[in-house]
Amino acid sequence: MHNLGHTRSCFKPDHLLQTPDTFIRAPLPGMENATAIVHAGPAIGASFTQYTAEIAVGGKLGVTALQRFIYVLNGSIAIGDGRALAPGGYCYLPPGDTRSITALVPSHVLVIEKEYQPLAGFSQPAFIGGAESDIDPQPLLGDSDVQVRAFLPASQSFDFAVNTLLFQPGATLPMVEIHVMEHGLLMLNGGGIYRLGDCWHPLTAGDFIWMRSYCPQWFGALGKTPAKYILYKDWNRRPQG
Ligand code: UGY
Ligand code: MN
Repeated sequence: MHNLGHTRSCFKPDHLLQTPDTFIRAPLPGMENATAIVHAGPAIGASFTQYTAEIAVGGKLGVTALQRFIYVLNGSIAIGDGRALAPGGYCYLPPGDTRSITALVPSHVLVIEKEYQPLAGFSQPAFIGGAESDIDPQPLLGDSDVQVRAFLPASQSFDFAVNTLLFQPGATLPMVEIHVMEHGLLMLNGGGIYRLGDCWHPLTAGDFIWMRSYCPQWFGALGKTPAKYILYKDWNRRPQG
């Protein structure tokens, strides 16, 4: 049935909720047999770009001068001549890395791209890759019902962080956060209620959120299965703007 123009998607000055019914696909330069759903980028005032790439068998992402983080949502991709990444596999590519990113089967991958901000005394990070299941979870501020897995090392060489947060049913962020870092968030499993600014949004797997700096934010997991999201934030650098 036609939805009569209704959607949960919502674009406010301090946040974007983008639900799959509103996704538009278009190729990005360098892509072969692939298309992108751009979730966040300079057009909304973000200092990073986040998109979901949908890649056909043998399709490629193409190279970029920007640093890049990749997380496999489904399918399987080969990074250069190296190992294949299965769902939950991830890698960090430094600026200008020329490794090819090729789908071995039809695949969806989350991509974050950001201009690298050097920091005096620290060298540019090198390529890393691995599997999320090999990362030890940490409780969020002592709450073992919210488990955080950090993909990137703690080194100040990195100017951003990407983490997954896994909430047991009924678990919540411990406080309403208001902070200088901006976020890109993709809901991976389950759902709940996300407070963003003065809006309380129902949220489910597949939804994307961008939060501007200082956007008030809180999440509570609902339902009988755990809720999980993957979260970008700028990190380890002096505030800019
Ligand atoms: O790390 C964070 O800022 C995180 N706790 N924020 C969030 O989940 N909205
Ligand atoms: Mn936060």
